[in-house]
Amino acid sequence: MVVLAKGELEQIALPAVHKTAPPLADLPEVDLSVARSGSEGRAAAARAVAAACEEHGFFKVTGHGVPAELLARVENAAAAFFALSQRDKEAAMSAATPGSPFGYASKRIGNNGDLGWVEYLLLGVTAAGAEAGAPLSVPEEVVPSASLCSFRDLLNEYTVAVRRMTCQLLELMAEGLGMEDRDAFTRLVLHKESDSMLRVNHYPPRPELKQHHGGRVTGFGEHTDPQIISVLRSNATSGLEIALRDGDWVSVPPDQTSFFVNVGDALQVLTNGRFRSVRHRVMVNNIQPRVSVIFFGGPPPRETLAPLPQLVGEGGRSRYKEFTWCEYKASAYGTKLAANRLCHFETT
Ligand code: GA4
Repeated sequence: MVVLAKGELEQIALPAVHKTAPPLADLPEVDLSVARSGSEGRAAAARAVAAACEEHGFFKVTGHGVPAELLARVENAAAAFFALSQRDKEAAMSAATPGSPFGYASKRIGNNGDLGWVEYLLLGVTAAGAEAGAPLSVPEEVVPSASLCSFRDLLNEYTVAVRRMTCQLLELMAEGLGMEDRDAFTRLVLHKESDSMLRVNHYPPRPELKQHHGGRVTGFGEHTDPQIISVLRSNATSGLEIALRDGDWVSVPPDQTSFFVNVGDALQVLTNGRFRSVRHRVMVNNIQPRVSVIFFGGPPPRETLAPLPQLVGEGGRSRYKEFTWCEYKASAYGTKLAANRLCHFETT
């Protein structure tokens, strides 16, 4: 349960001017089974991926090969976890190390006063563990009961499958950009020190909102993701909205059988702004809970990020300065959720 203190609801209610966002017409869709069907299918899928990343920084993935049964098990286990008492959730998955962002938390997003109508689990993913089939850095001792142990195992299984699919998408992106080095992005996410994460969000419904706030409450406020790529899967409840190039907000019809992909800030930099890090948010549903699971593929902390030379072109202008992922994160984690985090790294 998410409990709000007096005054906090006002902070997460969108002003009445924010009308319900219309559904995104022509949501770009990429069928990964086509990409696997031969060289023509692959080339078409690579073009579709690149076009979607350029236009929206967002697309839907079908034919992904992650078993529906695994998705259902993860969704049920997440719902069961969030149905535990507040005390049990906090005890079970509170940050393993003091000061760490990982673990269970409710309504507080980041360290700078942002609030949302959400509770969540944030877990670190280690590449070394991924090879062994257990990429989540959740030590045994913070998972006290057998049922939580199997939840962790299930999330590990999910992370392995989604990370594999993420790498297929990153290869298609490189191909769609016409890059010779198809592994340029994949390498970063597969690096043994890759800073990747898994986030499980629960947005409880708010049926009484209609009378009080015109029915619009923010689950997770507008932001761009700092990483290279985010791969999201949710249950059949609406809520996700993205901002188009012109700043208009559109809603994304939920599809529990598919994944949704966001380009993150790091990929915008690597592609010299050709791919767009998409601004998005989640609005709370009045009737149904929303459960989403997101894999964030990040580079290793010491990796230097800068536009890839082949994407700047000879004599072309690099739109971003060089920086390490560590520097970017330090800067990003000191900002409010809605901030434009890349502007500090733009060349003048
Ligand atoms: C957005 C993407 C991921 O959920 C996240 C978020 C993080 C947090 O919730 O602590 C951040 C947010 C996210 C963007 C900028 C900073 C960091 C809150 C915030 C204000 C885990 C991440 O890596 O960046």
